[in-house]
Amino acid sequence: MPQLRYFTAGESHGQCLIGVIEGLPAGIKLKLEAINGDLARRQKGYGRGGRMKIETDTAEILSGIRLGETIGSPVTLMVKNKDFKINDLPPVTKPRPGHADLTGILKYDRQDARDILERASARETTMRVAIGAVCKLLLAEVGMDVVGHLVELGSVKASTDGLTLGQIRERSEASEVRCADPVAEKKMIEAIDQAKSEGDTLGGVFEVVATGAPIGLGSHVQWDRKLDANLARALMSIQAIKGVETGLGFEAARRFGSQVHDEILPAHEGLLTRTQNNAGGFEGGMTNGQPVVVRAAMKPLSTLMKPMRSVDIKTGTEVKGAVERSDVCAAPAAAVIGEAVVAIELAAALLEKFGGDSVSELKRNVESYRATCKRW
Ligand code: EPS
Repeated sequence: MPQLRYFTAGESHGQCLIGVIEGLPAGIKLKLEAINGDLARRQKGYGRGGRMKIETDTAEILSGIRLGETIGSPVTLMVKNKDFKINDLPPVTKPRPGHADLTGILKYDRQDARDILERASARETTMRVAIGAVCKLLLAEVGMDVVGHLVELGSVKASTDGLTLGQIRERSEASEVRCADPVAEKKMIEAIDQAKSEGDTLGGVFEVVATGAPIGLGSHVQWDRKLDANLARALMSIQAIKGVETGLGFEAARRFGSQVHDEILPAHEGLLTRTQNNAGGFEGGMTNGQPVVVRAAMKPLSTLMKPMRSVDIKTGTEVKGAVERSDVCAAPAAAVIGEAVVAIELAAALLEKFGGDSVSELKRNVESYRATCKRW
């Protein structure tokens, strides 16, 4: 069983969202501001709808912390929903194409798609962001850093060539669409405005970059220990994600091997170096010491103000899909969620390799291993 495990619970308009994290080492200085800061980042983004004006997501810590530090026991987090009204909402009988509505009511034998959409909602990601914030505090203890930013929105592509990770963070943090390219940002905002005026929605592609990972997180020896595969799973599990890439991704398949692989150069400070990072930080399912680079594609949200054709599940007649309050585009927020799930998987892989019931034990183990990797 892996050391780090977590669960989330809660419906979009239920009382609250809950997360339980098991396996965190003792001694993480758990700052509520770090969690709430990330929750606020998730709520931002041009193109979001009315719900984000209602909520100010803030976490409460219910267990696992004493005097500001983890003590090794399960950490329970809670975010209350201000818009708690789950039992007062009207039934939804017109499933939205692209949403979990129709398949969910058939699978769970329900008459009202609200029983499905309340949990399928991306509001669930609030808790994954809170858990990711805790994991980022753990990663920082061993010099790891994770940044998510938007690289495409609809048909608009950003360019971040030549930017350092620090610049990407600074610029995307200041951007209304979490994009580090100001020229693309302007076009993205225009695209969202246009989609909104047409009652439509837009998706996008976000990238997550993680630096400082020790060489050898994950393993080549078994399919379910490959860390790139675990990251892909975690990213695909974010609502509306339809595709995931590492490094060059699909583009690698279109090139010759000589145009893809990252040549190995003589040592710098004891470690062999690389010419580039087309592999996105992974070889054999293991981190290779280069930055981890993953991207995920989010489809446009399935709640359309100008709804598509559907069938009323009560009458079997053709209707228009349900119209619920929703966002025009949630891709900027998805970059923050991507950052969180990558942080969670990296933390799990870190603890799998190095163990540690305390942060000090984990750090000792990482430091001694890092020293053995410096061979040249
Ligand atoms: C979301 C909360 C939801 C939506 C959105 C994301 O709130 P409500 O349904 O009350 O407007 O804004 O959810 C969806 C797009 C979806 O399909 O469910 C959030 O907290 O991120």
